[in-house]
Formats: sequence, C-alpha cells, structure tokens
Amino acid sequence: MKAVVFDLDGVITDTAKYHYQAWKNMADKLGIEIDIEFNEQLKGVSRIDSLKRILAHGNQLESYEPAEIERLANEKNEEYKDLIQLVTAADLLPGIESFLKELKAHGIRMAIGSASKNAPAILARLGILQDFDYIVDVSEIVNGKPSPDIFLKAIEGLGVAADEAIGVEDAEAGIEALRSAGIYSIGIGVEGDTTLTSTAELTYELLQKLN
Ligand code: G16
Ligand code: MG
Repeated sequence: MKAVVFDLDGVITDTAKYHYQAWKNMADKLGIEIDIEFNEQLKGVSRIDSLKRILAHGNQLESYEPAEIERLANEKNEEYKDLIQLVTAADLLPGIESFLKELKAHGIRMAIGSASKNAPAILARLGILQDFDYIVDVSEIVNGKPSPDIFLKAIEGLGVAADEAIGVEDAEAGIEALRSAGIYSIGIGVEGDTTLTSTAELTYELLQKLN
C-alpha cells in the first residue's frame, strides 16, 4: 500500500450541512420540499446532478432549460461559498488530523478525490491543503461518482496502481466508484471492503492490517 485517496465531504469534514442549507433555500424558492433524509441522496453527487434530483423530486425537471438549470446551480454555489467561509481547522472530522500526520510520517502518498469544485478552498480553510500530493480537478472529469473516473484520475495523479491504493468514502456512489476503479475501499458509515462507523477509527495500523 503506497497511497490513500480521500473523499472530502463526510470523510475529511462535514460540508453536507452547508450543501443542505444552500439547497434547502434554493428548493424553497422553487416551491419544492426537501428534508434532511432527501439530502442523503445528494451526498457525493455533483452540483448539477444534485439540482436535477431536486427538480425531479418536485416534478419540475421538465420545466427548466439547461441554461436555467446552470444559472440556479451557480446561485446555490454562491450561497455555499459564503457558508464555507465558516469552516476552520476545528471542523476536521475526528481522527483525521492525526491520521494524515501518521500517513505522512510513513511516506504514504495522499490524494483528494472529491466531487466538489470547492475542494481546494475547503482544504485551505481546514489548513491541510499542503498535506495532499494530488487533488483531482473535477472540472476535468466527465462522469461523476459512481463512475470510477475521479478515483482513476487520483491514482494517475499520484503515480500509483489501483492495487497500491486504498480509498476512504462515506457515500454509496463513492464506494461503487472505488470498486469500479479496482481500489480497496474503507466505508465510513457505509458498507465498503472494510466498514467503519467513524473516521476516528482510521489509523496507519489499521491500513497495515488490510495489506
Ligand atoms: C461533495 C458533496 C455533494 C456535492 C458535491 C459537489 O462530494 O457530497 O453533496 O454536490 O461535492 O460539490 P460542489 O458544488 O462544491 O462542486 P464529495 O465527493 O466530496 O463527497
Ligand atoms: Mg462524501
């Protein structure tokens, strides 16, 4: 094992609450009801696909032209960008800071394979941007999760083979993407090749056992 590929939202930090807040305001404006349970379906899903799911949920998908969908998605993102200004190092999920340190100390390469175009900004706010050897630029990716493309790009960027990497994910679509990429998965609160209930359980020792 030479590398670990991390999802961002739900693994490194919990930005889902800010995505939800911004989507909820947008849905209210559109007269569509969404709740926290529906929000689960948006985890790991790209911005445009999230909006399409919300519109479909409100039976409004047919009513919008692609350009209008684009405009609404941008509007949501502007609000989201304001909300993530609240993120600080205190928002790292349990155990992540020490896990990253351990990996670094053992020369394990690290990448971020997130569906979020805001990933670099969030990592900078968390104070861990420099810890990663590679961050997938999702604007270059055609197919989001559950397609393997994001994770294939991550291992290509790190220069490692799929069987030399381990992926950490919290969403079903992400686990599926890792599986299709041929990368061993650790699921956080979701079933993976190894399943954990919390990021606090992530340690270098655990990775050694998976080897
Ligand atoms: C995250 C979130 C999704 C969000 C997506 C795109 O994925 O889980 O809810 O829609 O990124 O984010 P943005 O609108 O910032 O580009 P991940 O892959 O980090 O779990
Ligand atoms: Mg996630």
